[in-house]
Amino acid sequence: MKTVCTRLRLHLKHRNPVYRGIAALIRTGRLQKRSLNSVPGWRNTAWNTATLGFIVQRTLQRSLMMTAMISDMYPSRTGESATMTVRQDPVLWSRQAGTAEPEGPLSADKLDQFDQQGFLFLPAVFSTNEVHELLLELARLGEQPDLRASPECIIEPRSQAVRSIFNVHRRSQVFARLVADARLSAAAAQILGSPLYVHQSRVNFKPGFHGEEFYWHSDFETWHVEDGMPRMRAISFSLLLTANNQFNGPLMVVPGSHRQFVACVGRTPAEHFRQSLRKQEYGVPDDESLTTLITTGGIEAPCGPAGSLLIFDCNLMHGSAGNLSPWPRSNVFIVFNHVDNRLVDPFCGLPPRPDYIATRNEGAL
Ligand SMILES: O=C(O)CCC(=O)C(=O)O
Repeated sequence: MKTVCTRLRLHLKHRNPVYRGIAALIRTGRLQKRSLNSVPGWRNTAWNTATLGFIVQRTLQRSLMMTAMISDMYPSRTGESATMTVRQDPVLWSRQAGTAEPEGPLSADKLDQFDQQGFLFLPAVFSTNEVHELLLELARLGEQPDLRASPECIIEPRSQAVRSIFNVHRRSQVFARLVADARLSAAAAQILGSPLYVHQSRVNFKPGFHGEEFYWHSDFETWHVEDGMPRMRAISFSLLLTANNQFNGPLMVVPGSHRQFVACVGRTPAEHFRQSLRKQEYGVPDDESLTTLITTGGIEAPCGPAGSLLIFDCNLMHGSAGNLSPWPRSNVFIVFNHVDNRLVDPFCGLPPRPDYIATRNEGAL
């Protein structure tokens, strides 16, 4: 692959859209090195620009055909005004196939509740000892000298406090075991069907007095527009590593909001993630849609002891206020996605966000 890219670089300027289109095709595996090798003259040092032009043309044609095949079911940030439309995907994918529901920790009642509300709160699923082990591991990760400088570590916009650490399941064996734990993975399969893979993992910290807000949003809106997640077939598990109470900025959810898709205004700027993970400005729902959703469904802020689990649909409207209390609030988030819903090119037309935010190469569980 590297050789292919190097050769192309000799002929096309790095920021040329044609080159970038081809590089993306190579990266996503749609253009193979062997297909270039089969082109006459490819191995010839006097390889001429006309041959390359032919490849460019053919490749772009194929690329356009493939893009057209994956239609955008949930357009957002297209420059149009905000709209609210009904979700086109099931919530309980496992019930679609007409086969027996996969066995797992969630009862049929709980699954019905998830279907209607878009979330489930299960108090004290993990023991004090288990949470203690995760907290110790987090402290160990926090002491790694390279962590703060790493792009996976997000710093609060108005202080030097750590806001989030991404990719914890790849950084640590303890968190790798957590994502495979049946209390999460089997429950996820009961909702989405299987096989699944881990799309993202992160820990959000809200230190006492300094932890800042996460404004209202649907994760799916961002994952669709900026990462190219085609359908609503992903789910988040938030495991409370400290008690969440009404004062330390617990996650707030809008019950039933997962059934509406709120298309947001504006257009995504390049490399938006550098700003948005600290404070989001695009992909933010408008006041009118939020008011409608909240007037209809209300707001809930599930609170409970460390070890409790909040499971929520990828399109559920949620957010949280800053932590004005002295009590820290830390939650780990694990996101599962179905293998049939793997990421394609981002629907905003920009290059994909980095793998630690939205992976394209994680194997199935
Ligand atoms: O940790 C929180 O309170 C909010 C998390 C969230 O919504 C996110 O990271 O997208």
